[in-house]
Amino acid sequence: MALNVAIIGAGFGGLCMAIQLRKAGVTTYTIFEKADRLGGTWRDNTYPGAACDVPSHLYSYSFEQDHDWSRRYPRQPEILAYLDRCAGKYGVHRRLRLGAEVTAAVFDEAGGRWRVTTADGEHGPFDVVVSGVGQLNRPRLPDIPGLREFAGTSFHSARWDHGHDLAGRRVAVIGNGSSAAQFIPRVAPVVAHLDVYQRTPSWVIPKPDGAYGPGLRAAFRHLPPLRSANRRRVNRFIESVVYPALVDGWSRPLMTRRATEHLNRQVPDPALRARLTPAYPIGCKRIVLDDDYYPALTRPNVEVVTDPITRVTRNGIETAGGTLREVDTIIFATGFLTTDFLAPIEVVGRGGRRLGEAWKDGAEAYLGMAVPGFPNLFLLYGPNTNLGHNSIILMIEAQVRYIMGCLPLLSAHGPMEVRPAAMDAWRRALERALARTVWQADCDSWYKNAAGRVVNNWPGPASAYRRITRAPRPGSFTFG
Ligand code: N01
Repeated sequence: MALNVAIIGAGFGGLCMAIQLRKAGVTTYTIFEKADRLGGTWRDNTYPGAACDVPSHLYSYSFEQDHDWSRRYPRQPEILAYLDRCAGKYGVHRRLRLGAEVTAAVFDEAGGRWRVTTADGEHGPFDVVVSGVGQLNRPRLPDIPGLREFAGTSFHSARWDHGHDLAGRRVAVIGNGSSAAQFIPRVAPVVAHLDVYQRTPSWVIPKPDGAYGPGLRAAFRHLPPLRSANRRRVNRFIESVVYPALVDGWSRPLMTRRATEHLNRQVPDPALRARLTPAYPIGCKRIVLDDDYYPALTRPNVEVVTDPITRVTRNGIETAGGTLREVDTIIFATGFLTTDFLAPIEVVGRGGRRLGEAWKDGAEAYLGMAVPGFPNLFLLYGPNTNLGHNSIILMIEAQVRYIMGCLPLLSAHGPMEVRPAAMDAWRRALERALARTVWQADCDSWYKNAAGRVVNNWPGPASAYRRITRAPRPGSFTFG
């Protein structure tokens, strides 16, 4: 196959695509990466305590399992080292263009190919464009009056200011999702005082983390059947225990009880406990896995502030009622812009149609990968392919396998474009399945767009997605 492929992003998705192309003998691909090194979210999130809440063997490529993981749940530096190692092993470094932010991708109808624009001009033409930009790549800063007036230091959790020493300072953290829960326990013992501004409490369950002893570590490294068995065991547990909680299944009460016991055990003060108790069903927002978060909140130098923030002043944060808490540093753990996938890249398909326009009522894609009017454009980790329960690597690998299956088809028959009827059927099936999920409950989350439509999450188990994406159905596409 003499195909020219543009891959946008060098995180888990883009690298997986490049590696599989390489394994299939396709060397005519280019990975455009906006940053100065690969790694995606694991390059960006360097806050203290950054780690994954999916076990190491499942949070790694199925075809690259002999990594020497030091612990059950991998930490950020180890994941980044893993990605470096994979890229090096398969030689994809050679096709990687760093500091090359894609600003536009335009389909040229006459030639049936794509052109990609970066700061240094146009590239291509490419037969295929694969987006691997992820869903959590653009930090979201809150829209709070007075933020610009703040005279101290402020930064987002995904842009941690390592040059700013927090020791002895008065610090405010806004937000209490997975990121905040991980860094608060590392920051709290160092600072003079910490205010945690919580708008909505998170459900928190225990994280059975721990370092692998030398024996187990060596066994995992050298015995592939042991690794596979561990992967299967974890996957089976997640699919049969965690997933049902998301669709009002048998395990929802069990998970709720587990989280409540965790809170009761770790927070003795009933008043604080009440403030940390969520009023929405577990799983509606992303569940936090952590053993250190609640104990950090009980420290004498930590206050959980639940009064709504009204404004930021030169030297502090004011809440409803007029209380001003003075701080030196504000850390925004306020999440990411998650629902306008691919933005701000200008993607222009057939007839000059812009992707942003096609998605004005919410981002959507057939199987999360293909959009009518955008031939030979494939999305990794696109709309409705995020998981609330399992490793995203399972989804990415399924998508890469599917795209690899599309390449011979488009190579033989010309640009392939998903039929609107296939998209409509997919949307209807998704809507039916999403209606049964806990995400429809009354809670805000990064899974929903401004209109309240769940555009990020896949409503089934990861295994179901892998089944239905096993191979492309040519009848769902037009060619040429
Ligand atoms: O972001 P979030 P995150 N005023 O969007 C609050 C993955 N991840 O970076 O709930 C006050 O979850 C907001 O409050 P509310 C994982 O998928 C994984 O923590 O909207 N507060 C919320 O508390 C995760 O879900 C890992 O009321 C404001 C917080 O900010 C995803 O990344 C680790 C506010 C945002 O939470 C994102 O996690 C880290 C405002 N104006 C991340 N605006 C692991 O694998 C927002 N908030 C362990």
